[in-house]
Amino acid sequence: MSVVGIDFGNSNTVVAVARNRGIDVITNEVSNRATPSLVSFGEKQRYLGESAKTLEISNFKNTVGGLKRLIGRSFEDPDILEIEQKYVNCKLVKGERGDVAAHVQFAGEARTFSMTQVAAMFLGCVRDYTSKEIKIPCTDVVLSCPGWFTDFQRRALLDAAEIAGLNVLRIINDLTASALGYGITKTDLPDPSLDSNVKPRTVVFVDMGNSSYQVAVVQFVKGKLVVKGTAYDRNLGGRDFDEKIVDHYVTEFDKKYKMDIRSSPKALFRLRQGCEKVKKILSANSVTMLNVECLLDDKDVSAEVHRAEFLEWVSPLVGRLEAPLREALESAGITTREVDFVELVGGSTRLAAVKDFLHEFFKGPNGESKLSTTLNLDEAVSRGSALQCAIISPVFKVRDFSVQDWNGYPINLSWDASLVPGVEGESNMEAFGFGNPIPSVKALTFHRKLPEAELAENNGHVKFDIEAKYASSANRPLVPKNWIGKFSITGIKKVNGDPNAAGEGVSKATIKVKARLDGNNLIALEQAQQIEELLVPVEEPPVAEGAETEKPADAAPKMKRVTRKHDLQIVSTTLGASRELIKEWHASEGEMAVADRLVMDTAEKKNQLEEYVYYVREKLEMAWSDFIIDVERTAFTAELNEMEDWLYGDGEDATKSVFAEKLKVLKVKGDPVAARYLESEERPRAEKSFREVA
Ligand code: ATP
Ligand code: K
Ligand code: MG
Repeated sequence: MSVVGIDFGNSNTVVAVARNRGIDVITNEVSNRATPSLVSFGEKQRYLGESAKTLEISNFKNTVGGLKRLIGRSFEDPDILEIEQKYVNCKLVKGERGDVAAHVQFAGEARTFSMTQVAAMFLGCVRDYTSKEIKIPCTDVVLSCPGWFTDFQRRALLDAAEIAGLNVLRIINDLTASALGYGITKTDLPDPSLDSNVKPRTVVFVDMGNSSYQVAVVQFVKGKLVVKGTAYDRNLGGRDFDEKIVDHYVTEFDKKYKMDIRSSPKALFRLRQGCEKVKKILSANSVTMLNVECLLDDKDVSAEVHRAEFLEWVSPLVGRLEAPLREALESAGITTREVDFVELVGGSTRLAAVKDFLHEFFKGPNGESKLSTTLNLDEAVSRGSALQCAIISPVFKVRDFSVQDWNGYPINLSWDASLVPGVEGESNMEAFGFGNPIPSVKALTFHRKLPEAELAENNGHVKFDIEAKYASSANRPLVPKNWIGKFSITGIKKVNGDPNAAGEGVSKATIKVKARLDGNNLIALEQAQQIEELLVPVEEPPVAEGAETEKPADAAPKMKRVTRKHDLQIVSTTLGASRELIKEWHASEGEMAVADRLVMDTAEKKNQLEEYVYYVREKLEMAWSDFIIDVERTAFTAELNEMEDWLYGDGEDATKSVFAEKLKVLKVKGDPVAARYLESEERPRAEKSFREVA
């Protein structure tokens, strides 16, 4: 069993693994500690992660990014076309489940893939390089996601992981993962077992990555963390800072070079890349150059960019940092004065503008800074996720650390009021409110009318449907109709002899059910039972013979109440993809992976043949020339030339086995020459060492 944490970022994905020594961030096939979250659809195969990055410009419209932003989103969400499409080079379309899908050219065909599928492709590549590194199959993982992810987004992540063959032990919120990594390594946390009045340590975690800004107020005591409040600006991240520079230079370069950069998506993209570089340099320098070669119509562009002007352009963005901080603190009931430390996470907290703002906002009465950087800001999320995986996994021993998260999206349950006895006909209740701890379980009781006609129609068994919905359309990604799930409780029947069940002309059933807000921040209804209260005769102790009985012979038997339960079934319908669809996607992913491997193996074989042709031809002219008779050499060289022509002609699309066969034939001729040459090389050397020994 693997113990792996995955920070699936919008620009970069980072993987950490738990080993006996501790937590390590692992490197991918090109030795990078972060892998671009990209999938590129080629003419023959898919390219994933690093290899997709190299095709981002040449295979522009078929390289899909924004996986994290787009998975589990409703296509109707205005964010998709108004914001996300701007940053994604492929065409976004509506998927078959109303979700977002990518429309691309793949292997000569127009194809549409749901973002769940595209994310699965990418996670498959993450799985592969992780398996290679840890030398066992990467299966069990903890996956992080932003705290603002909805039920739909979380379930889509679970679906994508399942398609990729990963078993997600937990989806953990980005900041909660960072907080766990922080807490578990601190040996000086307040310990209530030593002093019951001790104040917990309060730390504000701020994560700004490529695409969003997240704030969490967290309190720590020894062995435990409690998230007290969170808030987000889901559309504020590093990419928005890049865009401010882009906006400026689109205008500037139009004036200076007469070019309409927005008319060319590719030029715009390349300008954006240049601007991101500039932004990063300005985090440490006060001035730098923006250079893009052949931006448009073969014209190079360049400009000197000063940090001061950059700060001016991004000031509206910096202005948006405050509201989520206030909101999170307010939810937590904490003042800035009570905050002990502020921990920064995510690449964009390197921005001087962000750091300066946070310093000012939290600084102590004498101007002292509360900013602290005990965490590695690029790796904290993945490390915390790996720790969470280690805590859950039975194969790993790690100090237990309890994590209590915080619910930001209130969830209501609703049902058909006409089925419930009572004058008001209540039809909904709040199951998990704002700030409700996660995980959490609530026991609920419902009464359901049992109309005789309905019972008769359904073989004596009826069902009761409960729907889960988000309470309001608060500030979160669009979830159509706020709907997140339906739970059908089945097998409800009439119990004869239950006095409670006798209503006004219609009997009723008492149903108990548990509502759980689980560690993934997903709601489930479970353990439904029908409670029957029966009146049964009390068994009288046998009366001794000859004793006087006062009871008249015709008295009613004494009755007592007993409670009996029977289990009911729950059929859940959620926003996750159906089992059939997951199966279909899993199978299709498997086929594509096999096809990719074949293409790669074929290319490798072709490459080997090509290299052999060049190698032998050169050797025949030089080193090997004395070890083959002239006529044979001429013939062999001619054959090699022919092979080269074939490789670039008819052989272009030959199969793996054809390349292998041709290589074998050449080697039958080449190997003996090589052997004769080697032998002659080794003879004098052997003689020399023989002489030395003698
Ligand atoms: P998200 O958390 O939004 O999903 P992510 O996890 O992929 O995104 P990170 O890897 O934390 O994001 O950070 C990437 C962002 O940080 C990019 O926007 C990048 O431009 C920015 N960044 C990286 N280094 C610097 C720097 N030195 N100065 C400013 N910004 C930087
Ligand atoms: K990341
Ligand atoms: Mg991130």
